[in-house]
Amino acid sequence: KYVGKSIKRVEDPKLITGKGSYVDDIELPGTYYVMFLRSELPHAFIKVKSRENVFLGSQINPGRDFPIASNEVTYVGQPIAAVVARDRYEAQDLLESIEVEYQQLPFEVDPFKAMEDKVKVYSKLESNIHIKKEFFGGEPLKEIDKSPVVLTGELHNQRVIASPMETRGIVAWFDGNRLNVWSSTQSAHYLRRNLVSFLGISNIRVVQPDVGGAFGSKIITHPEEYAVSYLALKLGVPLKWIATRREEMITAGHGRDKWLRYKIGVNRDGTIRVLMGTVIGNLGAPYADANDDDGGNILSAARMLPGPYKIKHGYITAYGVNTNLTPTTSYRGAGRPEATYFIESIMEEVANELKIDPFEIRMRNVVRPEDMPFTNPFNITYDTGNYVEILNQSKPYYESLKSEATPSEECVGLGMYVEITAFGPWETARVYAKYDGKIVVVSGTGPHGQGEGTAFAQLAADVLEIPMELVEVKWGDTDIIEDGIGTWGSRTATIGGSAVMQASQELKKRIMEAAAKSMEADLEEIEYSEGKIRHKKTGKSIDLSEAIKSAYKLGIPLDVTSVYPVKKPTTPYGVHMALISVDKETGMIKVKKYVALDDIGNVINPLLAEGQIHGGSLQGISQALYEEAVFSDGLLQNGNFGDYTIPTAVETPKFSWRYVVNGLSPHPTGSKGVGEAGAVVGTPVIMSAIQRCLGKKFNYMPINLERALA
Ligand code: MCN
Ligand code: MO
Repeated sequence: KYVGKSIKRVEDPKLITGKGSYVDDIELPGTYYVMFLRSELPHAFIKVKSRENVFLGSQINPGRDFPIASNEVTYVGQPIAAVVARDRYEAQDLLESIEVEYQQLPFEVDPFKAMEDKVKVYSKLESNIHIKKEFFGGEPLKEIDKSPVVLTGELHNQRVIASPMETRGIVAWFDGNRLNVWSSTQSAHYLRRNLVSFLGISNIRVVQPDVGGAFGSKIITHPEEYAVSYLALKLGVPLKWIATRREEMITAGHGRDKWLRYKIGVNRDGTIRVLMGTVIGNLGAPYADANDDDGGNILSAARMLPGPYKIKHGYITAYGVNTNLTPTTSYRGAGRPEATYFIESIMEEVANELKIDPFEIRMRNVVRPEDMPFTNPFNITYDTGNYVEILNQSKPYYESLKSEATPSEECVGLGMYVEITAFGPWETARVYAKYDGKIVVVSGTGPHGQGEGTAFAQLAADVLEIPMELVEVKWGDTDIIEDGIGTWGSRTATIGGSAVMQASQELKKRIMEAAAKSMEADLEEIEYSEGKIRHKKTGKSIDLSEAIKSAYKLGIPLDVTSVYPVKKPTTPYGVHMALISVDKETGMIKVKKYVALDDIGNVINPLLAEGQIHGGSLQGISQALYEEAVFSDGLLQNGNFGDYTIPTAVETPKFSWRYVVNGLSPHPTGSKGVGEAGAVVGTPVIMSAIQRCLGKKFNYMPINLERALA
């Protein structure tokens, strides 16, 4: 059995020896380079002069401002022309030769002001409010009146930049018959669907080469992908566009930027009776692909606000508001980090107000095991688990960190979460047997660093009872599996993995049928065990490779494609803690130790899962301490890694991870997602520690050097 074992990633040797092939490594003969001229103003009417090898919105998308603005720009960095040249230098020169006439318009970057609709961030909008939705459960209005303690406040989960190591990029080539696209994306199939509908042709192949990280920012189809594909179709030569780092930071979907204004009713013992308020997300510029994506995240931030706590009454109004900033899209956790930061900050506040220990306050509020499955007031069901138990299991770690902390310099922070993962609506897998006896698994998902190349091999090998080495895993090409969803929402191992198991089971059946035929036996007379098929009476057996060969001879197809359907997401949860030190002279905050306990259902590969918790938590830590997209007049001020801080090994604490299993998901893998969990809870853990050390409340982040001392 492989599932449950810490097996090293089979995809790594290639990647760490520099043999990966990323989109910029793809060199087709005769490739031309594309670059984009981008708006310098947050809101303006534009007039651009056409010239040779410069392509305008009026040519690519006449009458519209997407993917290329033809008449009106609504954020700095929005593409207003594409140039095509022999090489990047020529392309840069061509860019500089374009004349743009701007007629500046009033702009708005503040979502609260934008909601008033005094300034329309885009002249074609009826309102800057893109979405508004109310979530109501129980009797919040009565309960707030009955609550002995009422607390109000405002919190901002600031705008950050996903910053994958590899920027976005695309190569596109129309070979006279079909359009071939290679893109640094989270889903080849999703990109194909969008290109098919934009271009109006169906013969498109999309390949996802190796991808150097994405963190949610490569889910949606960006304007550049549409524009380059359009131009490739029109010009008939291979085209390549690779974002520079600055371009990436300004124009790839930003993350978070959500606010909560809250009012809570609390009993004297610290139990929260009712949660009310408004969630406001700054969606940035109107741009359908992005706004729909992050609009959904605003709704999940609102609906997940109660966290793992037994809050029965709630009333939240959620708004997604357009402004003249870069559009936001999903960023690791996508709504759940915001919800978790909000509710955990509230927990800390209640603990302080009522002078209750932070550990104790959570213990008093969590959903009891007898209440599971629990449906929160906003109609999200937490399927399985035991929140009391995981708190009990965390307690010794919490106490031990506290006893290690040097008084007045070091503090321990705590955070708890429940999140929703493994979204549907379905996922595909294809499993087939090759003539040489090897098994090939193809997934409709698009892993880009998570490690499912290993996890899927483990799952298939266990179903087929064969050595993992016989299984080869592939993905990321619309030619090798007809449809698929993609990798996001911590869904790949659980939903993609369940599809792999389902297809592997079906393949096993077909192999049995072939074996029965070749052994001239009935299906009931044979059994499958450890990759061998044995005749129960005669004891005669054949191994898998023989069975496969006979299937080919008999014409029994050993190629199965399965679709695995999903109804509801599944809910992992956990408790994370950190020991930090604060230098009260310099303001320097260091995270020294980070301890995480998570229940992610069945753990397919603890090494992979732990890696996800490390990376995710570090991104969470980073949001508390370092990261923020800073704008002035709609212009990003820190669009490079000199000014925008992301953590390195130096800032990385000592991690330790424990997993507990107190409930499975309903899927064949039994797993729940882990890809985002660290990013979901890491931020409030650090904020909890900082507020304890500095003895004051912050309702904004990051707490960098200046802010720690202010
Ligand atoms: N796993 C496991 N047991 C479980 C659950 C997961 O062993 N119970 C393992 C899986 O086998 C897989 C990894 O943990 O190797 C993550 O699986 P899963 O939780 O299904 O998450 P996804 O593969 O769907 O990854 C998506 C998630 C998201 S949404 C973001 S954002 C993110 C993240 O993954 N972006 C990443 N992790 C990233 N890691 C890297 N290196 N790069 C990114 O861009
Ligand atoms: Mo994601």
